[in-house]
Amino acid sequence: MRFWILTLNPGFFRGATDEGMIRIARQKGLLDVSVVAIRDFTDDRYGTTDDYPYGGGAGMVMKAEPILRANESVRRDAEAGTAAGGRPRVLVTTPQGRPFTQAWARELAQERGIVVLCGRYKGIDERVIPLLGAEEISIGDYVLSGGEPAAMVILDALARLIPGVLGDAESAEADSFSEPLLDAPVYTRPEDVSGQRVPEVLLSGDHERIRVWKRREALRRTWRRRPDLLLGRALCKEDQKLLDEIKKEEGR
Ligand code: 6GU
Repeated sequence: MRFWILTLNPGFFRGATDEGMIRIARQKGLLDVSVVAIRDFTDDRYGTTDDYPYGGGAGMVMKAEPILRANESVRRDAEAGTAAGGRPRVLVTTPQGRPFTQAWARELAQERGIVVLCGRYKGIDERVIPLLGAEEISIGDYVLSGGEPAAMVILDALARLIPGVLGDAESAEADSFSEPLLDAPVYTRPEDVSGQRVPEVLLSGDHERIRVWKRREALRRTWRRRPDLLLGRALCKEDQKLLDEIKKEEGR
């Protein structure tokens, strides 16, 4: 997968794309990340990337032309890189966007090329959206000062879904949200940390008891913390029985 990040703040990505899963994906040759500085595509000597909003109001708006030129350069780069071409999908980070979910991540992970345009200031000249054929994306209901952290979130979520990036041992299938249930708690050595013990069942060696315990604790956490994930969802018989027990225990 090729991933382009269009940003006013390229320094943000130094280091960030050289760690963890993203580094592994890049080292395996399965991911290529290019950070494109929008300022390199300005046409005045001040490198102006923003301007006052028409109609007034607080804050500055990102100008269209430097972004359009930066995107043209990405398009040429994409065509040069892949014989069969295929335009990269363009995303724009904004709190006004469609919520980013694991399902959307799985869909995007199939793409050959993705461009993420990082929004800043009060926003981006609206005309950029149709001109780029862009989809607006939000990573949650809170306000970031810029879309750069959101672009990193999206990149991380996609990188680990690219086939071949994760080892067999850690296949993404068993992840929380592959099935919309939170994970059960996990523990490692030692058995006692400041008087807090590992749940006895995990030391029992009884694989069936352990499986049921993990399932119960996953359901318990989901019920406590994210009941919205369970409401209106059909559960299998075993899950329903476990959840009924949990509800009784928790008294709600
Ligand atoms: Cl994707 N961008 C910005 N700037 N703020 C956000 C966001 C994105 N998602 C939540 N808040």
